[in-house]
Amino acid sequence: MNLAESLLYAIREHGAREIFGIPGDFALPLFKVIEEAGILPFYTLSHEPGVGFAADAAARLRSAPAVAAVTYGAGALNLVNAVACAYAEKAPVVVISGAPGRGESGRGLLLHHQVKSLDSQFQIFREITCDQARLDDPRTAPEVIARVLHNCVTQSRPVYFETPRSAIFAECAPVTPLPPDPVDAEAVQACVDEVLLRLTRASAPMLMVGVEVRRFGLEQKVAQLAQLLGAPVVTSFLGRGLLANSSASVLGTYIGMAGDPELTEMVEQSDALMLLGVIVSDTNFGVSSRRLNLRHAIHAENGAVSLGYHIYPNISLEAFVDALLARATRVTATPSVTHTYPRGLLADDQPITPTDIARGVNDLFAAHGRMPLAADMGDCFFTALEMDNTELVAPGYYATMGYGVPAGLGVQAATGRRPLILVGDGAFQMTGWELGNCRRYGWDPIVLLFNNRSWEMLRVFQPESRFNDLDDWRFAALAEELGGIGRRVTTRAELAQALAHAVATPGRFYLIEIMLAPGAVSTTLARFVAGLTAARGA
Ligand code: S1T
Ligand code: MG
Repeated sequence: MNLAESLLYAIREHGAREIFGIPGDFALPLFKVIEEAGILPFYTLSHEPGVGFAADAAARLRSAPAVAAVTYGAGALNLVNAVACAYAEKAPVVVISGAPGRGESGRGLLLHHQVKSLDSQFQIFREITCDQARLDDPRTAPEVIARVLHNCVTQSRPVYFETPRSAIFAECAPVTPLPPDPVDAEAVQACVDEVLLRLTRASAPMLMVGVEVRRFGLEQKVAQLAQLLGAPVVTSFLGRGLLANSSASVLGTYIGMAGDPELTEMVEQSDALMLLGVIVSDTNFGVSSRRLNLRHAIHAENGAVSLGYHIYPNISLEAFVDALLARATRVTATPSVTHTYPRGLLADDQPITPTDIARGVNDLFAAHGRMPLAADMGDCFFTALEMDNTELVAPGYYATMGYGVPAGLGVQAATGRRPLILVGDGAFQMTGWELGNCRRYGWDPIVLLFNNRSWEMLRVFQPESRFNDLDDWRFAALAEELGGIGRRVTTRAELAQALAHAVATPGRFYLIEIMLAPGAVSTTLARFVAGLTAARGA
């Protein structure tokens, strides 16, 4: 087999099931092998940010690697923001970039796509991936590929392969995956001894689950653990959607002052808050109504467990959860607090608010079953928190725009399920046009476009700035030309009717352009901004 085939078989063996990409001359040999070997399903999109976001979302949904394949220079550097998002939010994206072949720079000419040096791109990706390799020698490639993919999976972070086009067809041995990292059983038991003592002695223990619980495929185990402990469970802001398909009764999402006051009180009053796989960031904790003293929390993330001033290094989240599961007993009575989500969209001639959209979606989920959700950054993401707890992919921490539409396509490619996409008009201007690729792959997302003709999330922070005003692009009118169906709605009755028609019309993407009343923002965003402003003021 050749080097590219050896790489692709190894990536598939590490759990990848799809490749998203855009070729270029330095990557033509690589893409030839991708297409002709058929080792993994392969989807081309229209712009590399979309390639990266689609791969990120597929990786998150399947808790396994997904591939973003690009050309050298213009392609790979276009991908940087999406890979940075994957790194920040721990999505195991495998980047493969074509590159100039051996000796191509030997003629003393600067190569097209070259930046400062031929090594510049490699250095840039060193900053946004957990491991990197240039595959220019088939003799060492199998061992190097095994190391990089092992790190991708065990750290759940993106990795980078640079494949010079001169090496692609070189004969290459298959890759032997590395064995799992060893677990120090004694250290794990000592850690669990101390954690169970803390939980048992606590009067109000509580679990908060974060993205690592999904990234390492631990949702069912964590749901079991919560039931055994009897401890109430919330998700972090970024962990929204976790445990949605498990037996655990999730009370809701912790967003401090921006969230449900009763739930916020429970979390911030807990004398043994156990954070499982939670990224300690300003979006997760920046709006705490009290300064959550994380020093008193039990925190298992990044392969270590810390409680108080004790740190147990080199304990994977999986090893910790397994050991806890083996010894957990009931430590408290699960409280009756259950979060109810707004329902009952009034089909009248009133203008539409973001909470009306949440009501309409919750009615849709109740009638037809929950759908996987892909949300962009903007008020649509905050509105998602008012929707029933369902699988959600969204850049809740890295907070980049442009994620929603390509991520929804990645969700459908990875799962075959029809996704619901939430996107603002500003973000749609960036990557919404990837919808034009739905027809050839048979994808049929329902897209709710929050059109407030504004960068509204910025306006709520700085109302005096007119640069937040956007033009009305009348997006729905373009849907038919792109192969989909478009509806522009201005009243709640029109929204209800369009949602019902969208669900009843599979097979094509269905874009509902929702004209929001000027200045209308979700309750959650309004409280989030107030909370962050107060916290910054403090
Ligand atoms: N560019 C990119 C790629 N990501 C960003 N997050 C930003 C810029 C800054 C930014 C936001 S929110 C926002 C911008 C420009 C406005 C979003 O507008 P739209 O999609 O229409 O949604 P809504 O009107 O609901 O706000 C965050 C704070 O950094
Ligand atoms: Mg907007």
